[in-house]
Amino acid sequence: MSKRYTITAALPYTNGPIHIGHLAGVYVPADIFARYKRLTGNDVAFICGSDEHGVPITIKAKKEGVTPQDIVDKYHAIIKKSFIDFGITFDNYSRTSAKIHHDTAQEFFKTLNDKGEFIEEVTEQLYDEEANQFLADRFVTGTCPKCGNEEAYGDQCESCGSSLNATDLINPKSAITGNVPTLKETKHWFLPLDKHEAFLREWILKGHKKDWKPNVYGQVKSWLDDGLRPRAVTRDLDWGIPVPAPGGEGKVLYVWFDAPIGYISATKEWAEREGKDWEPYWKDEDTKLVHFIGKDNIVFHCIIFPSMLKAEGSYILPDNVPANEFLNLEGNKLSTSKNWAVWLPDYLEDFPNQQDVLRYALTANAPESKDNDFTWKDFQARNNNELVAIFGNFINRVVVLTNKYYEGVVPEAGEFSDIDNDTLAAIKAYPAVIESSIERYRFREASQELMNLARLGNKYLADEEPWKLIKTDEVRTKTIMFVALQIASALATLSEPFLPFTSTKLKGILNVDDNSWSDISTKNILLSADHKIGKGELLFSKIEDKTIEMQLEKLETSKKENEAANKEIEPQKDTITFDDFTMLDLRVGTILEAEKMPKTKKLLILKVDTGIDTRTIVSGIAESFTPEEVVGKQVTVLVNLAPRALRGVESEGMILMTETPNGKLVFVNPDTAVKNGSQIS
Ligand code: B3M
Ligand code: ZN
Repeated sequence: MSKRYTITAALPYTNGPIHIGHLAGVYVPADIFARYKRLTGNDVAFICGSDEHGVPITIKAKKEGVTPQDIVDKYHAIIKKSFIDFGITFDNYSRTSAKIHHDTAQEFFKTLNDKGEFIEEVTEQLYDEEANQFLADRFVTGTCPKCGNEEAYGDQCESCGSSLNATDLINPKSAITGNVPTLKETKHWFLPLDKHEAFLREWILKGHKKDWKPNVYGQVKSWLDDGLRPRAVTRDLDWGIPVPAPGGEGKVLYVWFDAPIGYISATKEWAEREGKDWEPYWKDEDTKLVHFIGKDNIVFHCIIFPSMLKAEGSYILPDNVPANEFLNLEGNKLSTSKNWAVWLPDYLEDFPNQQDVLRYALTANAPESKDNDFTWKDFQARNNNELVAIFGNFINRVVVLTNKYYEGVVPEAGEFSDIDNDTLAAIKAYPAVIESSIERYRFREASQELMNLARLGNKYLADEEPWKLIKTDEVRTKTIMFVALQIASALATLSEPFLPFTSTKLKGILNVDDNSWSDISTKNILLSADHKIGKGELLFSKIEDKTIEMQLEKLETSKKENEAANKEIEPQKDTITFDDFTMLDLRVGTILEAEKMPKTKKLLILKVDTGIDTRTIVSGIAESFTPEEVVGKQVTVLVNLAPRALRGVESEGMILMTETPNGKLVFVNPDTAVKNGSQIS
C-alpha cells in the first residue's frame, strides 16, 4: 500500500567537506531507503540541507580570518555538489541561512513561547573576559563529568556521547583564548525536558521498544533513566537566528533548536517549488517520519526535537530514528581537524565514475550495530571479489553471449527444466527478501541479498554451460540464455537503490526502463523474446594493488603532517647561567663514513672528523637517511658528551638534529662550509 514518507538526513555542518564517515553513517542508507520507497510506489519527501549555524563555523571563520557567511557559502556549495556527484537523491537540499528557515524557526520559537512552553531564567554562564564572550557549546572544553574525557565540549562529550551543559564541565577552558572562564549572569530560554519525560517514556520505551534499533533504544533509555533537565535553547552569540522575543536582543537560537526545524523549512521550500502542500508531510498521522542520523545526534532527534514537536502540538513524531554507529578509517577515528579522512571530492578525483564502488563498500561494511572500520584493502576486495567477479562478470557473460549468439535479440525459450523453474521462482522471491532487510534498516544485509541474486546468476551459467551446449543443443542454449537474461533484468531494477549509476548503465545495456520493483515478483517474464538489447560495456573494473598502496601512502602522509602540525611546542626549560652554557663544547665536524647498525631500524654508526680527532658516533637517524646520503655532510657535534655504549658500540658525542613538519630528521649545520673543529658559541 502506498504511503507518505518524510525521510530526513542529518544536516551536515558547513565547516568542511563531506567524508566517507558521513556517507556511510547517514547519506547512503538514507538514499537507499528513499530510492527504495519511491521504487515501490510511495510518496516520498527526502529532505536535507546545510546546517550553517553553530560554534564550529564561527571558530573556523575566525581561524581563517573570514566571515562565517564566507565559510558557509564555500562549504554549502562543495557539500551540495558531493551529494549530487554520489547520487544522493534529495528532493530538496536547503540551507539554514535561507529566509524561509529563519522565518520558520522564529515562528516555531514564538509559538512555544506564547504557549508558555519555555522557562525564562537568569543564570550564571561561563564567560571569557578577554574575548568578551559567553562560552557555550564548542567555545568551551573541559573534563566530562560522566566519563572523565578531558576534551569534552560544552554541549556534548564525544567520548561517551553524553549531552552536557557548559557549566557541567570540570576544569573548563575557553576554546578562544585558553583562559579559565569566569561566571556571568545572563538570561536564557529553557525547554523543560523534565516536563516531557513521562510522555517520552511512554512513546519510546513502550511504543517503540521493538522496532527501534537496539543502539538507539539503549541510548535513549539510559538518558531517560538518568533523568532529564531543562535545556537552554538560546545563546549569547552573534551568529545564528535572532531570538524573536522581548529581551532577546543580542541573542540567537541554539543551533540544535533551529537545525531540526530545518527539516521542516526545507520541506516547505520544496513544496512551494513543486506546487504541493507541505503540511501533510509533517502533520498527517499517516505520514511516516524517519530521521537518518549518526549516533552522536541521537539525543537531539529522540528526546529534544520530539519534545519540541510535542510542545508545539500540531506535528507528528518520528516513526523511526535509524541511527548508525561510527565508521573508523584504517583503525583510527575519522577526524576533520586531524585530516584523517577520505574526502568525497578527493575520492572522485582518484576514482572517477566509481561512486557505486564506494557506495557498495560502505553499505556492505556499514557501522549499523557497532563501530566499524573502513580499510582500503576491504574496499579493493569488495570491488574485485564482488562487484567485478560476481555482479560484473555475470552481466558481462550474459550480454556478450546474447550478442554473439543472437545478435543481441532475446531468444525464444523452449521447455523449462526444473532448474530453470526454480531459478525463475527464485528471482520472484528476491524483492521480498531485500525488502524485509531494508524495512528493518539492515542495509548491509540487503546489499548482500542483492549480491546473492548475481551469485545465483553466475552459478546458473556455470552449471548450465551455454558456451558448451551451443555446439550440440541450440534449443536448450536459447532457454538458458533466456533465463539468464531475466536475472540480468531483475538485477537492473533491484540494484537501483544500492548501485544507482550501475543500474542506469545496466538498463541502458539491456535497453529496459519499464520494470518496477513489484514487477520482479509478479511478472513471469521481464525481458520477452525478440527484445533487442544493446552493446556490452564493462560495469566495474579491477582495482590494482598499487592504487590501494597510493591511498595508504596518502593517509600516511597526512598522518605525519598532522602529528607534526599538532606537536605541542615544548615549554622552555629551566634557566641556565652563561657558565652552564660554556660547558657545552659544540664543534663543526664532517661525517667520513657511515654504516647501518646491524639488527636495528634507527641507528647509523658514523665516523666523524671533529677537527680534534676522528671518532665514532652512533646516531638515531637511519629512518631519515641512508648511509650514502650522510657521508661528506658537515654537522654540529656535541664533543664533550660522556661516551656511552649503544648496542655494544661506544658512541663519543652527539650530532645535533631537528625535525621537519613531515617528521623527517634534518641536521643543524652551518650554512657555508667551515673548518672542522670550529667552535659554536
Ligand atoms: N549538524 C550535527 C552533525 O553533523 C548536525 C546535525 C543537525 S541535524 C538537525 O553531527
Ligand atoms: Zn563523557
